[in-house]
Amino acid sequence: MTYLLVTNDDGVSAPGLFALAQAMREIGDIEVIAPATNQSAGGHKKTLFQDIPVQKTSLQDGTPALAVSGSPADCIALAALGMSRWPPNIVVSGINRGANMGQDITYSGTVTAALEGAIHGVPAVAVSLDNQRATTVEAFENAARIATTVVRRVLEKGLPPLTILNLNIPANGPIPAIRLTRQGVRIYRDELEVNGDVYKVVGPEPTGVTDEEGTDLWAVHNGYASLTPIHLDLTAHRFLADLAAWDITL
Ligand SMILES: [Mn+2]
Repeated sequence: MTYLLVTNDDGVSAPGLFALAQAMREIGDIEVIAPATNQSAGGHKKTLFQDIPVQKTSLQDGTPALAVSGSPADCIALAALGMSRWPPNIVVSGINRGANMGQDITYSGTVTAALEGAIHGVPAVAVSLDNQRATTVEAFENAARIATTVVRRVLEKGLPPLTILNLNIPANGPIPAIRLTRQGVRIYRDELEVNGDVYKVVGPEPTGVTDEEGTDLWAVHNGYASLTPIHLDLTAHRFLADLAAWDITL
């Protein structure tokens, strides 16, 4: 029996997790292990040498879940290290409220939970729904259907080592097709709120360069679902030869 581990970064009570869990249950046995609280934009955080409380809870339909007082990556690492049944056939993370495109993937707990799966040798898919404001139950369910198609294919084909799939879905359908994409370039619009010695980073959702065809931003901007293979090798391979020409010698 196929066994899927479902997680997210918006927290165990998020509607996107519920929609994803319901969809994944059509494929096989699921286990839900998710952060107890919203861990969005927490990056690939690993909790070391600190207690990580875990509580039994349930989703809104009674599906058992574990709520981890840690990061999304902690959820996967704890499972891999013996807290739960391991290995799953796949780790599926999401459905995030808000897209994870371009440089977002380094901030995203949704993506880094999937990367943690890859580090532990398990295929993984991150699923995000564009537009933090337009996320309705119907939009999550539509995204979950698209995620099901991708997950079934990954279960058939597997993924190369240290590689995940990053799936981003527009909030407003109908979605005509899925496009295979590369990472685009986000443009952040963060602003600083200052209150004495207290600082707060706020701002509207990032935009991005959307006229470069073939990127994740281009696809979602044009109404397509976007599927990007992501590799944990962050080496700037194309720059390596130029760097060699610097002739750094000791
Ligand atoms: Mn999130």
